[in-house]
Amino acid sequence: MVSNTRLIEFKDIKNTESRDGYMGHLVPIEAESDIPFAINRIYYIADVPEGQVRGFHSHNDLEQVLICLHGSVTVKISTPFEEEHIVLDRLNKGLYIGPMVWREMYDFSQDAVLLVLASKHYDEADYIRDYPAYCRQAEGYFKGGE
Ligand code: T46
Repeated sequence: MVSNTRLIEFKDIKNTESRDGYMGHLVPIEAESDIPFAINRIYYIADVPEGQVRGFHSHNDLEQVLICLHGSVTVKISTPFEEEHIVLDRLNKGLYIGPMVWREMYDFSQDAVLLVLASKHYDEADYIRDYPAYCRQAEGYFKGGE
C-alpha cells in the first residue's frame, strides 16, 4: 500500500443468534481499536454527479477512514513516489489515510454514500490543496522516513 495508508476489514455480522434466516449486515466499528485514532468528526458525501471528481488535496496531520456505505467509489491515493486506486464497495471495507497522502475520489456510483471518520475537527489550515506545494513538502516528509 501507499505509505501512511492501509485497508481495514471490519467485522460483518450476518447471522444474529436466536433468529432464523438472513437478517442483513451489522458492521460494528469501535474507536481506537477498529479505528487507529479517536474519532472527533464524521461527515458523509452523497449524490455526487456522474463524472465528478472530489478531493485533490492532502492533509498535514489529519487521519481519516473512508467507508462506502452504499454503492461504490474509487479513491486514488498517492505520494510523490507511489500511487494506488482503491475501490470501496463493501460495508466492511475501510480505507485509512494518514497525513501527507494526496487523495482524489472518482467513479462515484449514482447511489454512493461515502462515510468519513476523522481524527480532528474541520480545519482548512490543515489542507494542502496546491499540488506542486504538496509535492515539495511530501518529498521531504517521505524521504525523511517520517
Ligand atoms: C477529505 C475527503 C475524503 C466543512 O465545512 N466541514 C467539513 O468537515 C468538511 C469535510 C468540509 N467542509 C467544507 C469545506 C469546503 O468548503 O465543505 C466544502 C467541501 O469540502 P471539500 O471540497 O474539501 O470536499 P472533498 O470531498 O474534496 O474532500 C473531503 C474532505 O474535505 C477531505 O478532508 O479527505 O473528503
